[in-house]
Amino acid sequence: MKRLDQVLANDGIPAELELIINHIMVACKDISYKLGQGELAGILGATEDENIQGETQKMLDVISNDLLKDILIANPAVKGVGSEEEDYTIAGNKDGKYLVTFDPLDGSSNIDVNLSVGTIFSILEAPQDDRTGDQQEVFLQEGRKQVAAGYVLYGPSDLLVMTTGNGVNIFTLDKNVGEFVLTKSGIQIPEDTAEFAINMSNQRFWEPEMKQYIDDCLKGEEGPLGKRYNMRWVASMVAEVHRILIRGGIFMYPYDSRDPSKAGKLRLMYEGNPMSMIVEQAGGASSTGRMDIMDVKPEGIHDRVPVVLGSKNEVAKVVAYHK
Ligand code: AHM
Ligand code: MG
Repeated sequence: MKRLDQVLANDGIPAELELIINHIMVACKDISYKLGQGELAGILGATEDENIQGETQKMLDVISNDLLKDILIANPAVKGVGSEEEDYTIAGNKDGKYLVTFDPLDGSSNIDVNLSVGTIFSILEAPQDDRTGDQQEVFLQEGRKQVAAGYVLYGPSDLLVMTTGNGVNIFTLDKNVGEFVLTKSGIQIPEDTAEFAINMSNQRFWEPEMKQYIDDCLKGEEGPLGKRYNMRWVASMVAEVHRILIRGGIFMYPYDSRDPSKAGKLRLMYEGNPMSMIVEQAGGASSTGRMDIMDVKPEGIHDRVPVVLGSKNEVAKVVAYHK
């Protein structure tokens, strides 16, 4: 079986990019170890701080963020990093060729209840000019420009799912030897599905188009969609996307009117874009409901975006409701 470093070495990507991905995995292995220790290491629970998005930071959010930030900033190929847990982007090497954004621990409300969480990352080429990585504007590129994207799902086994633009590979962490090993390649999401994932408790805040689609799903065989739907909600986007990669499905965190200044809950640059690249590389689709997520031009590192992604034909139906 091939190790991650062997797969990357044969992928035809620049050596610097390879090293960045390997460094992200050094941090993720440490995060995996710490998650495994949990209560034993006294690192469950919340800190006294909030991030810029007004969310209370968990101890493990902060620890995971520091692990990723420290190793990436020390990598000479990294011009800068942006993180869910950092108010502003951080400069690395001014001449670095790449920018990395990440959500160090996605789904962190799951930590204290011992359920799945994940790390999401996105890599962009850095503009080669005098600007530095603490200037947010260097990051503000559409998701189409990503050169690599991935996530690590910390679950019953720990998996790295990633793409460098040549399809999607899944690696399983062999904890005995501390290496990610290739266990599946050429992942293809089934084009059709009858399983949706959405936080139904927000229903009254959705736009009419989204309300109508879910109403029609709930009508089952007798409704206009003509099939009986099943529902799942893990409250961890990484786990949700992973289920969809393996057996199909549609995941939605749509725009809602709770806070009109926010376009949704999920963040474009380190949640929406990397997940969209993976899903599209696996033959699925991703949309805001009105346009492809990866065509959205970011205005800030923490921009939010409505997310509809998964099985291609089902995403097309949701988009049709919005027309
Ligand atoms: P986080 O990055 O603060 O963990 O928030 C993102 C998570 C997603 O993983 C998940 O899909 C969603 O928030 C769950 O939201 P809700 O609390 O509405 O169930
Ligand atoms: Mg998070």
